[in-house]
Amino acid sequence: MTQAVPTPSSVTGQGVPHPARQRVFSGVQPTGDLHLGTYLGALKQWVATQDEAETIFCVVDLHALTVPEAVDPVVLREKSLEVAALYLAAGLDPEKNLIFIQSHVREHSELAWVLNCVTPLGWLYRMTQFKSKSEARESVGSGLLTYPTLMAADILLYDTTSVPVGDDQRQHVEFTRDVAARFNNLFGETFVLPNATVPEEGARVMGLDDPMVKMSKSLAVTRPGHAINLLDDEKTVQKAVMSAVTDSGRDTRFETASPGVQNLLSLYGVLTGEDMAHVDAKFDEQGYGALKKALLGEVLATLKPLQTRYAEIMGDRAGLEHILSRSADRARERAAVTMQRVRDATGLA
Ligand code: AQP
Repeated sequence: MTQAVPTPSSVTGQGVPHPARQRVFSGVQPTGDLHLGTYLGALKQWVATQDEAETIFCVVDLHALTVPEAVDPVVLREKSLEVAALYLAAGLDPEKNLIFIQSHVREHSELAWVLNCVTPLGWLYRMTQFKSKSEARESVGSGLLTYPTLMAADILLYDTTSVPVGDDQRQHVEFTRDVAARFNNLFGETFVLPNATVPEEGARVMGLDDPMVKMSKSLAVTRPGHAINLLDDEKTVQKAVMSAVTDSGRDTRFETASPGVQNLLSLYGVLTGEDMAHVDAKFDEQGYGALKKALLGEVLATLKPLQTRYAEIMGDRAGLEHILSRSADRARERAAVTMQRVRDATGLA
């Protein structure tokens, strides 16, 4: 279940041309492997919105450059296609959604520059993702600091009203609203103010090896058993689920269970659509082995059809590239309208 999407009139300032329908924008970085957290916190939510709103889903490859040491140009290009194929494999219909690669629409970078100029540095230093991602690094590029203004540009370019994200990204959407409001104050009403739509369930999938940290692509690289990647084979998924951290007891009641068991219970609930009362009753006195076995079945039932579809899509590269370039053309047309408003407001020639 996602929160109710606010009506456009409640999210725009007076005088801003706003979309007649809800407009949804979101994206994933083509770094590392997409995992069950990305699926439940993002892709699955996106699919649910495609019939009720105008939807725009982007593979945000410019964001991948924020850690340049990790970039291999060949891998990045391939990953961007892979991520787009996963969007489609998860159920996004190319006839209903715009699905494209961020760097194919140059206006993202152009607007990011303008927004950088109106963003106080203090707002950027406050972002928790910047703090955590810069902590262990010897050298931090300014792109890592200004990443939120690029994300703001992504969202604001399309007069987005709603941004479906996992809990971890909520702060970035709030930042986007603040930057848009600041720009509107300085230069007149130009941007629609978006809202984050955070799912009630699946908003924060935790690591299977450590339930105190979010399941994440970067941690999965060095920690086998941390994540379930969407393209993992059955044996790898089985190993990750069956060795997930629990505790030495038998408590499977969500309220009182340890964090690792809570993570497994909530994953089971989100994947089956059962509420926690049902899940609690089902595993009462069953022990952790039974819970893990049942969860494994649900994970595989989710991943197998997705993987089959993914293989078909990647088998027709020309078809995939055609979808992406057609969507990028349409996205560019819309982005150009917003950039014209920005040019008019700021006096850029
Ligand atoms: N563990 C998660 N639980 C719920 N939602 C999640 N998302 C990511 N991890 C979880 C949501 O998926 C979208 C993808 O975001 P992204 O890949 O562009 O960036 P991210 O949030 O930084 O993803 P990771 O896996 O944590 O990657 P790294 O380790 O590279 O930083 C977002 O909507 C996010 O909320």
